[in-house]
Amino acid sequence: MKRIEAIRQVMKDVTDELVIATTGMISRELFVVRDRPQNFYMCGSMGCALPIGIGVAMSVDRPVIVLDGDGAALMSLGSLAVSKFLSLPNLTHYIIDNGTYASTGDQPTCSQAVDFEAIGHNVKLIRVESGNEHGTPRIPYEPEEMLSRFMGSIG
Ligand SMILES: Cc1ncc(C[n+]2csc(CCOP(=O)(O)OP(=O)(O)O)c2C)c(N)n1
Repeated sequence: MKRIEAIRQVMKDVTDELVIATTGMISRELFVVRDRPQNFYMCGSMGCALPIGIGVAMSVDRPVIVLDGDGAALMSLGSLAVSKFLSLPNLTHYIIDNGTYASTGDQPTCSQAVDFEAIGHNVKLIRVESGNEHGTPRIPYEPEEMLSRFMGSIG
C-alpha cells in the first residue's frame, strides 16, 4: 500500500475529528486527500505533531487524530512515553511506517527495531511502501493563516 492510500483510509471515516499531521509529505498528501479547517499541518518542525496532538486532546472534549511518520515518531520517542503516561481517551496516534525518511529522499530509519504500539498510547501502526507521490503540491497556507483557521474550527 502507498502512504497516500493509508491517509485516504484514515480520512474516510473522519467527521469532526481534529487531525494534526506531521512535517513533510504526510501533511502534503493529507492536504490533497482532504483539506479541511480541522486539519493542522505541522510545517517545518518534525516530531512535533504528537506533542501538539497531546496538548489539543487535553484541551478539547472531542477526538484528536495524530498522523505521524516513523521518522518523526522516532525523533520524538519521549512524546510516545508521555502519551502512554497520560493515556488520553480522545487521542489516536497513527504512525505511517515506510521504514524511511521519505520526504527527504528515502533514507532508511530504524523503525523495524522499535515497537511503537508498546511504547505509545493508542498507536495504530500502518506499514506502507516507501517513496513519494509525484507532483504533490506544497501547502499554500501561511502558518498564521493555518493556525487561525484551525483554532476557529475548535471554536
Ligand atoms: C527537526 C527536523 N529535522 C529534519 C527535518 C527535515 N525533514 C522533514 S520531513 C523529514 C522526513 C520525515 O520522515 P517520516 O516522519 O518517516 O515521514 P515520511 O516522509 O517517511 O512519510 C525530514 C528529515 C525537519 N523538518 N525538522
